[in-house]
Amino acid sequence: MLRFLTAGESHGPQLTVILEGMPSGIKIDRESINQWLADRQKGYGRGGRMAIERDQVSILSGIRGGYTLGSPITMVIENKDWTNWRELMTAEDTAVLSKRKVTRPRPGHVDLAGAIKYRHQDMRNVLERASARETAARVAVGALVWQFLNLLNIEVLAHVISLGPVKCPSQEMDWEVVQEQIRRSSVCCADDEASAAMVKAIDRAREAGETLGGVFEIMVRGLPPGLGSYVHWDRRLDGLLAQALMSIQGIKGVEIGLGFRAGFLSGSQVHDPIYYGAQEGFYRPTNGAGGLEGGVTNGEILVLRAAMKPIPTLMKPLASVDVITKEPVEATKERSDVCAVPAATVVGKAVIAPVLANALLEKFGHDNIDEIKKAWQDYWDYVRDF
Ligand code: EPS
Repeated sequence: MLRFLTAGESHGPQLTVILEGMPSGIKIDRESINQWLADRQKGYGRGGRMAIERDQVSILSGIRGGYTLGSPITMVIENKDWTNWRELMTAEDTAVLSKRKVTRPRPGHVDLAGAIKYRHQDMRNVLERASARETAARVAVGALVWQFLNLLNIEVLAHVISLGPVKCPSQEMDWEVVQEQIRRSSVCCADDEASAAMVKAIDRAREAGETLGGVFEIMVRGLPPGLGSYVHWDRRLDGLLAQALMSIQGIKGVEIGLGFRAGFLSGSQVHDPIYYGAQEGFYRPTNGAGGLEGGVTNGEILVLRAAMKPIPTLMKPLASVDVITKEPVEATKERSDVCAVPAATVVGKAVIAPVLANALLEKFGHDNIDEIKKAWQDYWDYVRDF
């Protein structure tokens, strides 16, 4: 099964990730990983750091001649900003710890709770690791794992459905429409008018020293019925996917299918009737379940939503207390983004990849891609005849 660890501080020399459990024989295109990393850096509303970084992955183990070996894959992404922070951030005992100390916790970040937990007086020791910079490492993992999932014709899309006060008017959109429309949006929204309003909302927030959050939706197609399991709580795929999404920095809510809306409707409005056709097999005219029933995929498109809070670093800071003097102060200001919801769509697509891949590996084997493809084809034949 896939496991991975990420390491690295936001202004340290690099982000490092070790991914263990990838089957052998999968063709890996490094440029495709770099494209995902570039997409994560984009989106209207990003801050000054993104002008410094040009994230690129180096692969140091586990791949030979472009193919996975089955051994652990090590990937590294350099932080270009490191050169500006080396003096403060070096691991050596020469580090200048007195500079750029953070003693005024920012409400909404983990600054204060993290400082109490790890007994830090300088909250830089907290924010450096808590930063969403870490998501670059997770995007590298997801981009690599999607190359495996794509081989089985499993595809993913994500789009912003609301940003701050602006809602995309159509809340349920077709795959093709979303795929086509988001190409021309700087905020990854599939509606032109809403995109323009979102850009304006970000501009207004920036001028006001504010930040904005939003909601994005992820869709996955090509999954067979029967991934995940209802037999035990920790094997339910809905729970595992929700955990992965919830672990993204800034995410405060996750929905599957109708999600919270289901709590306001009656049973017949929520559940998806089952039909059978000679060509299609079993099918549903609706997808309120978002492709999951009882923690198991049902063959419909997977629909996941995540709500991201506004970034807590404010240029017009909230009230705080200096942890050393205990005096009331304004929270620390650090360079940050006004809005990172478009970037979060890329992170969302990435973090679900290892979860979906594990559900597949559990069912179809995990050593070699040809073995997996054979078991995959046999299973689809069985599903069609069921
Ligand atoms: C980020 C890098 C960070 C932030 C941002 C995400 O860089 P810096 O702190 O040097 O500006 O821009 O992180 C946050 C906004 C946050 O709250 O964690 C990145 O690479 O995505």
